[in-house]
Amino acid sequence: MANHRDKSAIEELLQLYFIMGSTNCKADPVHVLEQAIEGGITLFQYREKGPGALEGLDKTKLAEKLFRVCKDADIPFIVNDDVDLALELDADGIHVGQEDLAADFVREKAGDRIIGVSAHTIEEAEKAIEDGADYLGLGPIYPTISKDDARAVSGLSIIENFRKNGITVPIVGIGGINARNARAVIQAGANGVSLISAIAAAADVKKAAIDLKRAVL
Ligand code: TZP
Ligand code: MG
Repeated sequence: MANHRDKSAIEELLQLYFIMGSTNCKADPVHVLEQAIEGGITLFQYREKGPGALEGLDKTKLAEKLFRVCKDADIPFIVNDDVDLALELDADGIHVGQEDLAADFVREKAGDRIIGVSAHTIEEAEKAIEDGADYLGLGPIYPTISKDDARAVSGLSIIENFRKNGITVPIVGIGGINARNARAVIQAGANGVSLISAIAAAADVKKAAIDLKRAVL
């Protein structure tokens, strides 16, 4: 595990943050990840969720394969929710939502790894920062089909409001982001965009990542 935890390093990593698990992919997840990396993603999160998601050993095995792809390409690997899996793999970081493990507990377990927290209010953001979060995920910015229990759409104003309220930690937007609307997310004050379907479900994964990279740079 490399140390990526200074603020400017994390801001750069967040630029094009690809998230997926087996249920999000039309093709073999290993191939999808390789293509996304070729297209220029800057960070990857393994998020094995939703109907038909892998469990147990199957989940671990896929995680190991995807972890290896990231390591070979020098792309940091973040695990969604599952601290034990993150530690087992020696992953670079963990992302937790408000319904998951508390960030201070994760920080205690995760040592120097990157910790991301999903936040929807300034209070949640301040608590996450106090607990040791390195970045915040804000959204859903736009309507999403990739999360069954997604909250109401926040629009770009959530990012603008957080910045106006003095939240200076790295921020990544999430939810319904694609090559056409990604630029607006950056302009609202985010350091990057995170997305599932715009890359994972694309007919041409590499091209989708290239188009998104152009939109955010
Ligand atoms: N959290 C808020 S929206 C979302 C998550 C995990 C799903 C994002 O997926 P997509 O396909 O990029 O809208
Ligand atoms: Mg979660």
